[in-house]
Amino acid sequence: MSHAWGYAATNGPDKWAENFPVANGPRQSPIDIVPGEASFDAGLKPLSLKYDPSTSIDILNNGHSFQVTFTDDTDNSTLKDGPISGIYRLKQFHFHWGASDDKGSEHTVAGTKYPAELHLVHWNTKYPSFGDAASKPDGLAVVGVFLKIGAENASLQKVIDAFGAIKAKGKQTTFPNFDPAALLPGCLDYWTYDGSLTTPPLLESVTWIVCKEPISVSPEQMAKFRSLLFSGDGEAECCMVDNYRPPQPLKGRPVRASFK
Ligand code: SG4
Ligand code: ZN
Repeated sequence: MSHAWGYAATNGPDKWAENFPVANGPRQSPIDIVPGEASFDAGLKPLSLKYDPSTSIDILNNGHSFQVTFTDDTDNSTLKDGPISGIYRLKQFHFHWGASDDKGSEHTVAGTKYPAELHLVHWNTKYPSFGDAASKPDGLAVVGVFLKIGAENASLQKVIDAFGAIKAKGKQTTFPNFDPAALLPGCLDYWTYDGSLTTPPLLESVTWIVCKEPISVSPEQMAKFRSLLFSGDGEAECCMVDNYRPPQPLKGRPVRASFK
């Protein structure tokens, strides 16, 4: 791979192992979640998510996805309990999506793909910073939420309304006072397993928490995701679509469910 990683045939998920050999490691993400093979664990606590809208800062097109970033110098927006110990701070959220509604999620459920997947990325405050945590086995906790086609999602629309300012790679604009809790489903039942970042450097540092219940997105809203660009200003326009990694081998890892 003589160029930067991406999602095209020449630099996509099948090529990542050339520069990032951990792509073939023991705890890679995403996975196909087979509900019948997940074990209910009565010891799993409910998720405790406390998000402060005043911690949202900006929204950025990083050329792979777009993300909303949060100040993480205080414990104002945190994830606790669930499968994790201690306090994890929210760093950012981003999405993965498809070129059409029949694909786009990273995790699948018994082989079923959703059109998009939201990731809320948190880091363990037992480490000094996100950067330090990102390489530790218990460094990160990512909450995954599937999007399914249905009613327009008013909370998501606030995010989509910023897309005009971040169409191309490298574009960024302020995004104050956004409550990420507004993007969570009503029911926080989840599956959990030990995995990795789903993009290079594919670090095996993520406790994955994947919500069972999807949130809704309208077809028109999904179409707006696909109007973002992988490309930067002055480059050939390339629509940001299919920015997902497919499921990776489970390699004997347990998948636990918080619900029966
Ligand atoms: C997306 O490309 C995000 O924009 C990245 O965020 C993120 O990397 C990457 O996905 C992997 O995260 O939850 N899918 S994932 O495993 O959070 C990191 C940034 O580039 C390190 C900041
Ligand atoms: Zn992600």
